[in-house]
Amino acid sequence: QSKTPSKIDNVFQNYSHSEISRDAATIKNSVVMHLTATFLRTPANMDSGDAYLASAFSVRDRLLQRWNMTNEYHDRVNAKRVYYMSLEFLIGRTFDNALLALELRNEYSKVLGDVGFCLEDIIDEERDAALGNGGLGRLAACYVDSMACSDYPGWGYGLRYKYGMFQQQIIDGYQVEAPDCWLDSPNPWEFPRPDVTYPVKFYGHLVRVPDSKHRFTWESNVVYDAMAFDVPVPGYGTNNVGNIRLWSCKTNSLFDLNKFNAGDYAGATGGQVAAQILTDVLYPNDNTNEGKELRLRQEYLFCSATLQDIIARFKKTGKPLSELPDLAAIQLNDTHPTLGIPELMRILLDDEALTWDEAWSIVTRTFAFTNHTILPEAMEKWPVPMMDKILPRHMGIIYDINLYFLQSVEEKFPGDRDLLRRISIIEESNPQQVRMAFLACVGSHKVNGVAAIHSDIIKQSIFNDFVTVQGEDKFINKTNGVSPRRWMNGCNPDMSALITEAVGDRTWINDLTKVKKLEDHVADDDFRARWSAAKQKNKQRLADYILSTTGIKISADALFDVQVQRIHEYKRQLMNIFSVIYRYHCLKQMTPAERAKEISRVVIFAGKAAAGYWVAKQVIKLINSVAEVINADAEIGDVLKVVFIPDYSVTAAEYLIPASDISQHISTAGTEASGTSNMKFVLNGGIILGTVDGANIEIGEEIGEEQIFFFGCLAHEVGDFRHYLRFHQPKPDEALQTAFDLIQNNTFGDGAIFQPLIDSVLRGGDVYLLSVDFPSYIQAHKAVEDAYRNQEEWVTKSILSVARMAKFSSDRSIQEYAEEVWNIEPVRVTN
Ligand code: HBZ
Repeated sequence: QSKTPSKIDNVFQNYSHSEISRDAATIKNSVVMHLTATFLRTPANMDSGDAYLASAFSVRDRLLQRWNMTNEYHDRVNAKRVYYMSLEFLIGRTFDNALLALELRNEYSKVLGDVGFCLEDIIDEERDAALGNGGLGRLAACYVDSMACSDYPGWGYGLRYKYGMFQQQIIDGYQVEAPDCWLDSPNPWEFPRPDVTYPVKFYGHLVRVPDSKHRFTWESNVVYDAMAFDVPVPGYGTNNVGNIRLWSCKTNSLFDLNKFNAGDYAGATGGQVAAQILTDVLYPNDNTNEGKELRLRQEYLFCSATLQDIIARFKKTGKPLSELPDLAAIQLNDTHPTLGIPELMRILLDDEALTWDEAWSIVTRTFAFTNHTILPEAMEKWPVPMMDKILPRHMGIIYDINLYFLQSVEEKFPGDRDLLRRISIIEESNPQQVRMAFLACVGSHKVNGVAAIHSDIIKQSIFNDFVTVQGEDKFINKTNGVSPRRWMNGCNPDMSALITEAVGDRTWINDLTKVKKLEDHVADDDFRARWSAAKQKNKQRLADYILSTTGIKISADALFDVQVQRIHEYKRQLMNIFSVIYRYHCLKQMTPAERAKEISRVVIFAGKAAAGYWVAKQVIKLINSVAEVINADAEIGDVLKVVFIPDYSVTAAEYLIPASDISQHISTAGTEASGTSNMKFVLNGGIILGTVDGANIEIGEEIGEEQIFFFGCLAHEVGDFRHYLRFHQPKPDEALQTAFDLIQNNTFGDGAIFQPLIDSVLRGGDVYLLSVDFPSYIQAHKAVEDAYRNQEEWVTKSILSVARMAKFSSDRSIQEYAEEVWNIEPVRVTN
């Protein structure tokens, strides 16, 4: 071992422990240094893109001091770490978030202002890191943020997709997908780590190690290299900086020297293409499992590199592997990283020569699993023949896991063959399938759902037999949360300033229980006026954004009614647009004098449909067709406007959420596991129009049901309605029938293209119960309007809601995970 010379030691210590420099001259120097030395520009020819990059690199220098300090400290004190394994991290932008975390926003604003730039414009130069589809990916990003801010030693592990979530264009009303080339310009927020690279095998065959029961050598020529890129996650108000380690398939590993030497230059790099593909693109499915072989290989590359890395880090402590669960907790974000379980078994059995029982004990004390959905189409299953071909060793391990598990079930419940069939990790279909949710459950010590109703439902449905066999304690609830840094302080500065005033300081940003103080100000006229003014300013900002992105001019004085999320049948954007059509019809029936008394409303949609999801894409087309007609109707004017904002993203959400009056969360009861945007809207003073589903229920419990507009059937009624509708024609009420009629008589262009949408209700069994919930939905809209007329009460609702939302901070979620699942403690990083 080489010893570090003591002089270097001193230099390093001085570096890593130095205070972040905040004075304008130093900041300016560092920006100019990056401008000239990193990007070869001069102040004279700097544009706002250059200004962004130079400033971002300068901020990251400051962040890195803390990042180094954090990792050094955690290593030194042997802190137990949690590893959040997720195929998705929907991070969005980092620059502004880092400025806020380091409390350098004013300083950079001033320095940039001095040279003629406006910080807001510079911030707009950053592209979103869109390495996720929707709620699941954004949750992962909020969770690493909370770990950092709450001083938990936590890392995210994910994939560095070259193309993130596709860009959505709207052409002739239809969604058209374009690639998201987010890495085309330099990315200041990632650090390539060529020294952290692991080989990952595929295919091949197995050779049993002589005289061993469970030890094999896996021989294969197909070896990919996974290389790490680290993304720092700044903690607010703490030295702690988290890390998201993303893997990228390295291409030079497959360079074929034989071909190259034989003069086949192009052929020599043929393998590179294959290698790259594994981390090239994010699968754009939300709540749907596509079952593609490439996805399986992607998942395995991810799991293998991650587990090898965790083991390598653990080994540096010199402790025996039996102590891994004392220093590492691994959380599986849905089933996508479940191969981590057999991969850790493989490492422990084949590489480390542990016995099966030793290995299995380590695995089951290390892993825990979060389920995010009960939709059958989202359940991951892999055909046994496919697994056997690509991952022969893992298939063997899964068979053994299943064998021992079923033996234990048979011991407890002798002779119950139907139970064994139901609970087996291997589904006896043709071909057989590996049920990944069952594998994740068997290999984990805790399984959780993401809201109270969802955690109950999974205990009664997919994991019902597991509750019987393994006991109720293993199945717990961890209600989701969102980061107050990004979803309040970052996106809503004016409202945040008011909260700071009410609380007395900014500590609420890391301790949301303090927003309770807002209740003391609910009767203060001046405070209320400023609260409304903040909302109004956000609405104007959104109106400007809509004008610039769609060309549609809306009035910021209208009621903003927002539904923004992935387009999915269960989320029922279709029901929303049907109600808009009905409203249009009603307005057309009125006299101008009657119309003038109506509440003006802007109905705003945004969201992407999976590229192969035809019905969802037709819904987008219908929304755009309806918008076109209504927005052009001079008689209607500002009383009703409909907007579809293209290319929904984290950044778009940061404009939309603070500006909404009403936000719709209208999934069929029992289908939305939790929802997290519902929390974000209420945290920004918006009010929910929603079903009794997911986290809407707990939000209602916290803020008071009078603060929410609930409607629709209840989860326990859904089964009976669906059963009825399988055998009976649905009966649309007059309002819904009116909407159908208007579409069919070509009010919004050729009605025939939308007939399949109408048929999904009338002839497809109305699986999502639009016909059942429509009457109460229309009633709820009326209640919203009545309430909105009374602006005084509306403001009261808005303030009281925010005041009572502390539960929905992701800091609370993370603390619960830390205490009840991971068994980790906060570690205060100091010099
Ligand atoms: O996870 C969402 C749930 O629908 C939502 O209710 C919940 O709040 C959120 C966080 O817990 N689920 C997803 O976003 N799921 C996916 O995006 C997904 C992505 C790839 C898949 C399957 C699902 O293969």
